[in-house]
Amino acid sequence: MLRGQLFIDGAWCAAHAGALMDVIDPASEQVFAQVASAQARDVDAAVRAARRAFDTGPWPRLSGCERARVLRAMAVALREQLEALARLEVRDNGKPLPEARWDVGDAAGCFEYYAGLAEQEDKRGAEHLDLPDGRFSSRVTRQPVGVVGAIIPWNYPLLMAAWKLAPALAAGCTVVLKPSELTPMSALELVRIGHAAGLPPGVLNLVTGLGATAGQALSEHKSVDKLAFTGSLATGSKVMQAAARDIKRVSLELGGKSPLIVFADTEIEQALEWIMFGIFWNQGQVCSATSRVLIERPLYAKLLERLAQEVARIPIGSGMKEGVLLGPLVSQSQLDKVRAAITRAVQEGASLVSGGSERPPGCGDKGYFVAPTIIADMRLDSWIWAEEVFGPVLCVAAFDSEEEALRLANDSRFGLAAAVMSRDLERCDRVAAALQAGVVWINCSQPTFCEAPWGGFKQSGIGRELGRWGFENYLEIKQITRYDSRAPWAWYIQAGQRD
Ligand code: TXE
Repeated sequence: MLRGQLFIDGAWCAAHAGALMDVIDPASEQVFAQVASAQARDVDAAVRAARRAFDTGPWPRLSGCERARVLRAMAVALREQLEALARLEVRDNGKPLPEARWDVGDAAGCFEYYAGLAEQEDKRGAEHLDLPDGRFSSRVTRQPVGVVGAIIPWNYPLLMAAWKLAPALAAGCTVVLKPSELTPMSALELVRIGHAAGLPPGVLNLVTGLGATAGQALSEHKSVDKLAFTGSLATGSKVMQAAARDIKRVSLELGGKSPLIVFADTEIEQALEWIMFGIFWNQGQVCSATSRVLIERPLYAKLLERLAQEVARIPIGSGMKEGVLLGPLVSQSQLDKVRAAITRAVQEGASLVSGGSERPPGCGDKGYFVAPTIIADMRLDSWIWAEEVFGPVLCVAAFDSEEEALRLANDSRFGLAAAVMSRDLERCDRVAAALQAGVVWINCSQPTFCEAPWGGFKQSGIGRELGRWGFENYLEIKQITRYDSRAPWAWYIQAGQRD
């Protein structure tokens, strides 16, 4: 049985109350690890350590180049341990091994990318402003925001940690990381790697624990300067409320119900590939999953028929098994939620084109498996069309005009991602411009790059991760203005009145 402790101020320690949480392998439903369950008192110790490291420690005072050396060493270690980390991620989360390998490689790439931005920041230096009043000179500098509370979800445990840690550390912040209670294992390894790579004590602290206790305590802690959160809309709202009390900086990456519009001139095989990748990758547990597909009517029946055939062929099983492309969902509660969503859709009049809420055949009797599911003929004001399921459940509808497609696509409180497919690239550009989403894909769905901003419109969140925009999340901007003139200011004390 694997064991995990908290990591506070450069040392591993048990939770104060000695409490432990079980970690379950979603393919076997077996407990394979136990980790410390932090309470408010443990979170307080971690935040204090991060505060001390920020206020008096070396990390924020190093040059970007010096910090970059540590981040690059972390990237090297991640690549060296890629296979072991990927296997740990599969046991924790359930995803197929090739996906987990991809995640570890991406996480390493993220540390490398932000190492590069930290180096550039040194070269960039202060920005001098041209002021119309020549008596003054002004420059703008950027400095780390302070102590960051990073709260991350279970769908990409290692990668989501990297998306927050890499820019925060590159900027010179110190961090308290709280992984999801469902998938804490790769965060333990990442912290070990950071420590070995040379992060000074207190710079990166880890509190494993429940959301309502450890997560809430971190959100409410007065010494945290910024909260970076990825997760559900409901929890994001709580985090934002907690942040509001002390005017903490906050960035939120929340859910979505992202549309993919397929025009009739799209090549059918290409449409099939991206539709399936857009919703079945990571068992559909992806915030940007294109879970609503809108198909132009002339292509609708043919594409739906082909989709049903292809989806029935997706190999389902333990993520460790060679060839599997759809693993189990992360937990019993996620399985219950997804099954209930499918049942409700059917009860409300939708038709099941493929899959369903029954256990898929050939998966044995253990594991949180659900078949890849396609739902059609739902009302466009129904629950299943509007709400995030966070599972391998695709809703499909037909449209007759570009205008109608856009109206249906944008008719959502979410706005994280959207996609459009057509051979007519002018049309794609026009539609991309009108889609209300922070990420728009043309003739694809889901590819994500460290260089490109990531985040949502509307209730899908606030702020952007990744790219230079993600770096700026962790920087405060400061103007330093100097009075250069020898002439008196002469407002209260006029010339001649002086002693
Ligand atoms: O999410 P939570 P859950 C969606 C998805 C899923 C649903 C529920 O639809 O079915 O959310 O999943 C921590 N204060 N997404 O319950 O609660 C928690 O410990 C502070 C979409 O797992 O949002 C975990 O570390 N923190 C999403 C993190 O918040 C709290 C990815 C996310 O958990 C807290 C995951 C609190 N009061 C789920 N309560 C995406 N956008 O990618 C919980 N947490």
